[in-house]
Amino acid sequence: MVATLAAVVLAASSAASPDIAWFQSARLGMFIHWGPVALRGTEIGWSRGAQVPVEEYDSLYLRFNPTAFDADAWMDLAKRAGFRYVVPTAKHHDGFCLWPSSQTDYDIMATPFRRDILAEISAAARKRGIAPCSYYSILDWRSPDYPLGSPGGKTAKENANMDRHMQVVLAETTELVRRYGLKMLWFDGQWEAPYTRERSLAFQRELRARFPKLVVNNRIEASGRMQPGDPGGDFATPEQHVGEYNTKSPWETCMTLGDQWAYRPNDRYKSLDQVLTILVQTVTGDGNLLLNVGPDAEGRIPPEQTKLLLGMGQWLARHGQAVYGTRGGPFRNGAWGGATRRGRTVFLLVLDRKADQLSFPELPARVRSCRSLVPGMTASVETEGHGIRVRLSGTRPEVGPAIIRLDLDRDAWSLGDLPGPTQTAAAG
Ligand code: H79
Repeated sequence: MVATLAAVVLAASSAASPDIAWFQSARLGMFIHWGPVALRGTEIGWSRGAQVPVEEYDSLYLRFNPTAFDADAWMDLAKRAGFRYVVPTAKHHDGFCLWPSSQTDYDIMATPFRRDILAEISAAARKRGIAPCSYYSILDWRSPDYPLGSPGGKTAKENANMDRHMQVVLAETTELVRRYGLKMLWFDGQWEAPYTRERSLAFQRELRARFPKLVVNNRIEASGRMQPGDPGGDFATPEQHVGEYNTKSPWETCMTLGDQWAYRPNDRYKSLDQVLTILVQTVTGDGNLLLNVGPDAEGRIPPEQTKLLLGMGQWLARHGQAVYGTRGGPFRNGAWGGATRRGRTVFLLVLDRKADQLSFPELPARVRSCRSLVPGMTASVETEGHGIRVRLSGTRPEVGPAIIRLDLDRDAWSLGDLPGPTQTAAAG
């Protein structure tokens, strides 16, 4: 029975299927966690009924009036930062909808602001060649239909109706994808008991049938895993850590610039060097990076976040060729750095600032040329047994990795996965 269902899904998706190639080549997305909770500066995921009493939390929308919100300014920043897709929280665990939902009055039209935030972001993004996408939480701790409530799903509701809740989930996600032309839906809040495996499979079948090309993350699945025979999501989602090297199955790391997803005054931010290290570790592991901003209650992206994004964008303007449209590998990444590849080219992104001789034990290809892509550094290569040794000299860039471009005599993808360097520095 399970095999039959899987076969039906496969047959249905062969005509049009999720655009994974687009997703993997885009490599860098902008996550936006935003809503009335920005007025309090606490976390959007779990402060309802915890740091903020439920009644107070559920009244914040009455004062939500972000008059400085300017989708064009946000997407100008996104473009300059180098983002290729954008994922705003249309609806988080607190149930508030940033768009005029056909299913609830607890949405942006009930605020003094009364502007369709999803529409404005999607249009501004599309105008700049950035793909509009959206985050959507399957659980809704505020809705009377959803069986569990705040704090953190630890309370139960009488008269809940999970069947009706799933109808709302299907209606709202359908509305989002259709109305805003979304390329990808990023599900979350799939882990609680009411969202059974059976419900998750039924929902996926319906959504896939309606939108065969839509990309969805693994959290559409009740377990968050892809199980044999399940249609499953299209990519894995390590949260707040960089995923492991994996060229077999798509993944995307999501991460905050500070400590909180939603806006927090005086948040503690990462440095630009840390952000670039995270980006390098992600793309060399063959993953995407979904990097988060938390705009304030007036609708501004805080200056610390803007500065980090512009710094990243400056680096990408120079070195984006080693990121966009590449795949990770062939060399396994690690503390030394890692590699990306496109066609016959391999880019070595060396994070270890002490590395001056990198010995890769295997490379079943000939290296036709080798050069440094950062100013002030030179690189050379020699064969060493079945592998190569890359020598590096000169002054390291202030931020970001040393970058070496190797051109091979064959397609770099055909090399599969190879070990990282056995040695990174000259002896003594
Ligand atoms: O949207 C972001 C988060 O709000 C959402 N996923 C990302 C993309 C998310 N929801 N729940 N979780 C992540 C799991 C969070 C668990 C914990 Fe906690 C947060 C463990 C520690 C901090 C809450 C607070 C539970 C314990 C303390």
